[in-house]
Amino acid sequence: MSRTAPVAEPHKIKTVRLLAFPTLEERKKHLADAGFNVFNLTPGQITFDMTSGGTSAMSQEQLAGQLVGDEAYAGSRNFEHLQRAVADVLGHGYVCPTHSILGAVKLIVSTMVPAGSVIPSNGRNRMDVLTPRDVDVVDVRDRAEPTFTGNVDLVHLEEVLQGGKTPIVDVQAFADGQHPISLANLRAVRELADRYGTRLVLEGSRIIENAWYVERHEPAQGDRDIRSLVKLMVKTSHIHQMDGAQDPKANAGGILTTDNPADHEHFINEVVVFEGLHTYGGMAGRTLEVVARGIEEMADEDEVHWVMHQTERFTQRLRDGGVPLERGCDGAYVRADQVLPHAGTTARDTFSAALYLLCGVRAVAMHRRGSEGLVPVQIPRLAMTNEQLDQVADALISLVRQADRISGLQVVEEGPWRDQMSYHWVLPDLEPFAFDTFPYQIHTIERVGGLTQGQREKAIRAAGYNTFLLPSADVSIDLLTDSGTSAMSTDQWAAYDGVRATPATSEEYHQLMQAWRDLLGYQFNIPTHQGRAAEHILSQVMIHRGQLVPGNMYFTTTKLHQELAGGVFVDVIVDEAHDPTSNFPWKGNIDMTKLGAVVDEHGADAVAYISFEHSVNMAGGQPVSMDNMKEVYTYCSSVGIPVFFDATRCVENAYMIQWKDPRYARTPVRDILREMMMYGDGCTVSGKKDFLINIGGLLAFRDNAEWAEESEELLRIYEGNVTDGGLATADLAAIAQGVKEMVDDRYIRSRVQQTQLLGRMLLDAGIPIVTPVGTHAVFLDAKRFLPHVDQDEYPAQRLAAEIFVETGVRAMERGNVSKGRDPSTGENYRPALELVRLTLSRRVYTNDHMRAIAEGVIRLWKKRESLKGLKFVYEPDKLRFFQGRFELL
Ligand code: P61
Repeated sequence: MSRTAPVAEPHKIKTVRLLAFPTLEERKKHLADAGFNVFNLTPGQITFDMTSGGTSAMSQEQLAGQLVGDEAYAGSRNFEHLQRAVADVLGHGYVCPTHSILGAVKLIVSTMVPAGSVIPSNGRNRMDVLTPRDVDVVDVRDRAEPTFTGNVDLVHLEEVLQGGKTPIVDVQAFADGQHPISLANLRAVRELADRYGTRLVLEGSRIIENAWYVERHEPAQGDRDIRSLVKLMVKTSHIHQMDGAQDPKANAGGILTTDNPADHEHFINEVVVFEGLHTYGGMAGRTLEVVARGIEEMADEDEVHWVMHQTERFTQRLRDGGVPLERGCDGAYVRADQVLPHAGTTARDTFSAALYLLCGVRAVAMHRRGSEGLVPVQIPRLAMTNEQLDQVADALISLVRQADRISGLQVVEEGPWRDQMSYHWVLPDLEPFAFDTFPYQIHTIERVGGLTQGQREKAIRAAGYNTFLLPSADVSIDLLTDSGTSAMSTDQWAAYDGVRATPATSEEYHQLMQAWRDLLGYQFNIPTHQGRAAEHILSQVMIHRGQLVPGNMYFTTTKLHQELAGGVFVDVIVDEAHDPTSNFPWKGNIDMTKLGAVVDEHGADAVAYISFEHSVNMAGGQPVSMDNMKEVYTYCSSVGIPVFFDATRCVENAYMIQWKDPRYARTPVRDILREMMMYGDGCTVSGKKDFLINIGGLLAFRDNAEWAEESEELLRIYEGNVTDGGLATADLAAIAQGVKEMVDDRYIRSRVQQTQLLGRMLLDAGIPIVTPVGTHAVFLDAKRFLPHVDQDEYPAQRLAAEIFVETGVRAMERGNVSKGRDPSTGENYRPALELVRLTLSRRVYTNDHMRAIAEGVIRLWKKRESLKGLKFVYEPDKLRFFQGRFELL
């Protein structure tokens, strides 16, 4: 099926793995310690490890499979699952598991290939393990074929077969990672094999990539999909072997499959000698499960197209930059011998060492030392963003341009295998390359809804044109909220899994207290299950009935709890915040004149506290300046009014100060945050945002023990123990790790700059959004997007619904529907801001997703005049935006 290049990943990020960024000095030291052989470096010393074996991002279902490993010696359920997956996807009736691809090779050789045999093959990469067994591997690749460079030269093959001594013909899908074979050629090889009474053994470790190539380039095969092509290829072989750490995206494992019961019987009698029982073959139960799930999932059409798109894009960028290379299905195979001809026989390892020195990337040639001068720069499947790949490509281009500065490694110790090499080196003086990208790799993914536009139209009608009522399975890119939707890191998961749960006091509680104290500088920290629980307690402790609570714009839950405690919220945010077109950089600031007027009119005693939100959500994620925090605090402490931050998005606010206030340009975000918190008496936090966790909150007091004690009393009544706030011990552990990760400067910059990127793309297309672009979301101005729709016909609600239909993106209305009706008149409030919020989850979407979102909204902008408003068909009294239902006008 031919199709255009995909714009973005057909999935979102579920878990991330944090990257290391060693400094130049550290890289020099690590290289020397590794004997200048990058094989000896470890991932903690490396930024990007450019290898595709066992390094792919799994799906969340595969990851879950790790936990349902049926670790039985015989007949495990995981093996039965593997049998089903092989039958369904590969079409073979028998499967023999092996610990890795080498286990499969070993079984074939020991059951079928006597010493002195000749194996015709289109690949070279198994020679390392075959030739030491006295097997002659004859290269029968068709060098004249321009497109399917892995095709077998049939005339040559027949010559070899005529010589006898050929128990099998070995064919690799995408041989050596570089050479695809056509289905027609594979079928011709099978015919020849049958004619000569030998067996065709297909290695399908990269069968997906080969199927993609056939779909795209083989005449008459373009109408088939990946799934059917995979099956056709496997069924064409007598025996099929596969590396579980390649296309099935497991971290280990292998399989040997066939339809021939006699061959299978040989394999299973031999597997017990070399690998393990025939129902596990040297794989853990969990690996069997992950391989089985991987096989079931690997032929997903959209995913394969994304993987191959990334490879094509990466190699093209390198070619355009003048890097000599050969095409690979999983990356680029760089001609190190051409880049560093003066390095002679050490060209490959010199190239690898120089690349690491330049930027911390590892690309390594493995196994035996051969004569080809190629260094594979492979892409771990689904684990990197295009932006990261672009930067790796740029680093390689930069290295090639500096090649004449690089002298060859000098051999200190050697052996026939590359891991045996060690060197000495005079370090070249290179212009280093610095990455500026997400400081994490993708560890697991979650596939997302792929409805057609027609199906989405039906879905939104069924949801009463309310995006809150859409099932998330129908959503392609979910921009409803950044609350509780972050991708956790593997470090967070490790902490989560490592706890000993208790309803009393845990080590994790003490660790969390320490982490919060270090971060915020507050003495009393009380965990809560989320933000509104902290707001409830703070309001009850601090507000006397009838008191005022001035704040910088309301938030729904915050204001509600203030009112439930008998308080009255007074908006004292600067006027600019209510004007979506104002470009004032600190639209979250409190207007000192407005605040002064409230205090002058009612007296300081009438004010419970200041409700001071960082990065003000309802204003568009707009930051507060450091000066404003100081001013408000100075004034309030002089008149005896406490200041409480809503520090839900405090880190984003701190980054805005680093970015926009030149005095803080060189101050780490962590230190800016600490200073911000000095200008308050305490805070509430919904941890579900900046704290990088899916559940949790905080109520903290700088030094007032009395407030803390009263709060703990309410906590015990409403939430849980003072040592957990009603959270699981595991969640405490995840929070303690999350708050360390959130103040990483690289992370928070990439986070907020992603929002800026989306905003810029929309602005460039002339689309009306709230400016300046805030930190966690881009807000579309529905009044200007749909000026022909009256506010009482809910333009923002309609726009959010239509964005879903057009693009599969789910957004949130923040306008007339959210604000509600004035109870005294029954009329809608018709607020100044009639917005649609496109909210970005943390570490979940890539910048290519941002491009896909922008393209969709721009398409809608072009047909905006055809859109009409909505009317309520069901309107709840309170918080009507959650459950309300509408009909088209
Ligand atoms: C959101 F439609 N925000 O932005 P809790 N303070 C602040 C928040 O942004 C916040 C809370 C307190 C949400 C979720 C949400 O009407 C709505 O942990 C600045 O959710 O209890 C939450 O923290 C409350 C969305 C909440 C809404 C209420 O999407």
